[in-house]
Amino acid sequence: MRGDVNADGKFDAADVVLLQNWLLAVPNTNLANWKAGDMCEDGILDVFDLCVMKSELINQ
Ligand SMILES: [Ca+2]
Repeated sequence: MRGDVNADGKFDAADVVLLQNWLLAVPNTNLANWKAGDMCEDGILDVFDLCVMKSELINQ
């Protein structure tokens, strides 16, 4: 599922927090499905994907 980086079957705030922590290089942060977080679909996971993810969560 799009945005479901912790692979629990739903896209919610926990996924946004997880991606944010991962981008900040917080220790012990593992993305179960990083490709789900590639919102810009450019093969790279970065802050732009986090921005898209945040706006999609708000607009859900
Ligand atoms: Ca999730």
